[in-house]
Amino acid sequence: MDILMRVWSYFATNILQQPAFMIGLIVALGYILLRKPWYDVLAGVIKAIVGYLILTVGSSGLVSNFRPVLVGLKDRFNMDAMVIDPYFGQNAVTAGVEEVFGKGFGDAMILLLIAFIVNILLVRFSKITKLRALFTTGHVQVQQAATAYWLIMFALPGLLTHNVALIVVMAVILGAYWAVGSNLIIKPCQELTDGAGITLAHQQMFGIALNTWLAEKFFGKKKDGKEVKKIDDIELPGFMSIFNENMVCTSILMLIFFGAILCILGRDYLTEQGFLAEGASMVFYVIQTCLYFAVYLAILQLGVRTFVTELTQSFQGIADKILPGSVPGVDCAVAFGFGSANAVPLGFLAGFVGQILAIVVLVALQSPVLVICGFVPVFFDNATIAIFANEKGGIKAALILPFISGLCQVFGSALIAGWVGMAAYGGYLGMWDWAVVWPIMTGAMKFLSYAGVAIVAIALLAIPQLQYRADKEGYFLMTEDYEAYKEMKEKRAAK
Ligand code: ASC
Repeated sequence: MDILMRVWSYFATNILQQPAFMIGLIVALGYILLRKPWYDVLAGVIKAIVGYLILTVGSSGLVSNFRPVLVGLKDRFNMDAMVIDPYFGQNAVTAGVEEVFGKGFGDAMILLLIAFIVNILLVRFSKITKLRALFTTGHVQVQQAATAYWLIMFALPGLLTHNVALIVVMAVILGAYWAVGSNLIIKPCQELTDGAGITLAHQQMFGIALNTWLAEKFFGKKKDGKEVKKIDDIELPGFMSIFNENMVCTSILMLIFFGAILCILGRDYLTEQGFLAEGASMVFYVIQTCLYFAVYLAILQLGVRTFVTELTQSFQGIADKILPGSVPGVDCAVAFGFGSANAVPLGFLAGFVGQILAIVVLVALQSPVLVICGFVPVFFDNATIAIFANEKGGIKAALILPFISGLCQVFGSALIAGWVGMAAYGGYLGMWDWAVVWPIMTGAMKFLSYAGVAIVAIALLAIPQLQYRADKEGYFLMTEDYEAYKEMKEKRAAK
């Protein structure tokens, strides 16, 4: 038993929680199942891992470059507020879970493993469950397992003395959320990537589904049949045309907005915190920090291009032999490699404006819980939502929907984190699904107890059934043979 635990813990720490190696393992397995020669397997695995690591350089670069700036606002204005950010959320769980529930953090990792097995089983039996997506983003799974651990213990205190029952309930709910959420957005992901055979497995899957739907419903094709204006269709006149170029657009927007925040933080604060060297030029510090945004985005997109092809091709082996009709779910940043590149800064800024407005409202209402924007939710959620919204509803959708999403992130997080007591430990996950969907699920379980658990589980598992019913012919075809699916859709449209 001890040996097994040690093997598991080694696997969990080094592979399962490290998406780059997890993707490498999947690519290796896929190519082996496809009986590729060993050198092709090796080359594929290397490209997948290196590609993913490049993506990580981009995304963690963005996070480490901009998170201190936002958190700085909290210090600068002496606010006693919690930060909505997955890493702060994870810290809050680690810091508080023992004190509040008398339980260690270790169980959250066992929860992660069992929930992942639930996800695999649900996809293995896709004929019955209609679920087709496997979560592969381990770092996100750790953050979610930690938060779900807290939320469910809060909702069902009766389970605190029944370890096994507690873990089973959590694993079913979390595993179902992973499988159902990533399955839910397969269609928009296939459309965005023109059939790359991947979906997103991240923290705003329900958010993407809802916003894609809203974009199509309220901003989509006009009555006269005219297509909507997407971001890339807009030809700006004169000097404004420089905004058509993504790198330029991103840099200028960041200079204006983040440049302003850096100036508000002020030279003294930045030097005190060690961001700005004593005597260095403030102007060039601001320029460089803001331009790094475009740098990291470019890196991130390169990473996506490097690993997605390998993953797509190799996963065929897994989909043929082990998990029929399934697709891998990957980091939301992968969406930045597809769709309109300018949707990324625009969605981010629209979400940022929404979050700031929501925070002002909290301050004005003297809310007991105050919130500070975390970079990860405000950027990764809203940029992703903007990309999908732009596809269906054009530029208006790509601005308005992330703005609303920013409001949801702040209000939802303030409500749930205040209620369950996480706010007192300084952080909450704060991503869309965890600010909107999980508070609803937690509420159902808190008020209806075990009946609530049953309702949540059944409601989650009913979603893929409804999706399947809506398009029986196309449902599995879109993951198994996207070209055939497109043809079928064209034929339908012609009728
Ligand atoms: C998260 C998280 C990150 C980012 C990254 C985006 O939720 O924890 O580090 O988003 O996955 O690429």
